[in-house]
Amino acid sequence: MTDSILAGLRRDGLPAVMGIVNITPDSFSDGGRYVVARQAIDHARRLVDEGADILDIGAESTRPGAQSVSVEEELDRLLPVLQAVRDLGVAVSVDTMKPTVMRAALAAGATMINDVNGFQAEGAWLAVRDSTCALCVMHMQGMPRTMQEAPSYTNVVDEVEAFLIERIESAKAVGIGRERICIDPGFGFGKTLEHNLDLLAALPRFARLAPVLVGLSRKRMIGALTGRDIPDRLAGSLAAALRAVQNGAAIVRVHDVAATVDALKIWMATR
Ligand code: HH2
Repeated sequence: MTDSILAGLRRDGLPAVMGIVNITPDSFSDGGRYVVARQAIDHARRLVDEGADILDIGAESTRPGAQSVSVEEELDRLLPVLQAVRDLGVAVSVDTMKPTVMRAALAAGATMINDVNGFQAEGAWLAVRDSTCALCVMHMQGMPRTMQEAPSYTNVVDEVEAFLIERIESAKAVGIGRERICIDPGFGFGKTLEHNLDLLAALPRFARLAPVLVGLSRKRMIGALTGRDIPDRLAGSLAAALRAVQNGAAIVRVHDVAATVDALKIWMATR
């Protein structure tokens, strides 16, 4: 992601706020499909009104233990929502690991691809190479279904950094400039609480490589530190977002956009 792309995402000098739009229903019968798409579109509109700079649309859950979905299912969920939100005046990111979905999303107007698998799937770099979209390259140890079973590192910060450097080099080798790339250490993706805390403290190091995106909102580590269930993790999530920005994060991926924008405004004005 170039400074210019990044500057385009920011408002008023604040770090960019990426609002999460999940289209991941438990049951997805034909009758439910329209309702679920409608809800996702309304939710996306609300996030834009609340001040989101980027929408991140995901049609395959990557939560620990989540099963993967087929390309067809992912596209069926994604495309109606993408088509409805691409003209809302903000950047639209699609959260996917699948090259076929990446291509379809770009053809349908996505301006960013967010791959929690770091564009390691065969054909992933080629799917995005010839567009001008921004790219989020995330680190994950293992795959969502099993990644939290036994995360293990000799030195988590060194290993995540080495992975991200290798991915930036690998992008370069196929002709993708680093100015299109932002990086994400992947909080909760094959990491214990201690790993997550080490990575949060090391963000200044990552920020030297590329703009850093962080996703901490409502995650297990917030629950572990506060003892709170998902609906009650807002205060913890805001504190984590502020710490991440203080440590150099350029983009925060959050569920609660209005509250995060307010917190960032106060934090920026009082620095
Ligand atoms: N976290 C989730 C999904 N995508 N992308 C990036 N770049 N960074 C993250 O930390 C990240 C991500 C998981 O969070 P959530 O949206 O709450 O769950 P789900 O996987 O069901 O979409």
